[in-house]
Amino acid sequence: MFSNLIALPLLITALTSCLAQTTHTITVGTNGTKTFTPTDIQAAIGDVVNFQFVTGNHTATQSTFAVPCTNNGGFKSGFKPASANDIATFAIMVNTTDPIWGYCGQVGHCQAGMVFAINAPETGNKTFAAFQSAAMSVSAGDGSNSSSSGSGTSAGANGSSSSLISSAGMSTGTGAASSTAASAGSASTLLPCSASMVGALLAGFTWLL
Ligand SMILES: [Cu+2]
Repeated sequence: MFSNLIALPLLITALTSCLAQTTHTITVGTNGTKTFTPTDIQAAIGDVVNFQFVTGNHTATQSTFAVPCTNNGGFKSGFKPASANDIATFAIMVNTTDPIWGYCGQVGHCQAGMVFAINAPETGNKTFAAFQSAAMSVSAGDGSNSSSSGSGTSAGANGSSSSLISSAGMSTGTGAASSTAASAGSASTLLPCSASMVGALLAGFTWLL
């Protein structure tokens, strides 16, 4: 029974963090604009950020504050052509409290200010406004496109600040990845709140109690 004494707190911890998870939605291309809406969000570790591509052909690609319009090896959605009748999605899970910077890799969009930030400082030198300003000063064609055309399967491969959950199939407000996402094998950190995980946790409780 000793192992149960260890397992039970772990199960409680896992289930608690799972239930506390928040999904943040960032809409991409609202009304045909080159925008992320909202551009600047705060998210906790374990939260999901779900990009919803509603028009145009955009990407959500991770960069750095210093080099705003070039993929840093972190997540990239790949191009997501979308329309009102065919919304595309891409989700990441936040696994750091450090700022996460990103942009659209479509030609010229980053330079047009199509960038976003997660947990950007609200004051100081590295605010979202400063990031966007830096992006808009990047010369056109400076790595804005070639680095963002990947499939998105390399997310989180080298310790980047977020990990890919799913490039498709998530819808607004579900908060949990589908089993497809959890089994896709593309995530470096599997979503802890998948339906199957919850089921396993609950089964564990049942077994222990
Ligand atoms: Cu774009």
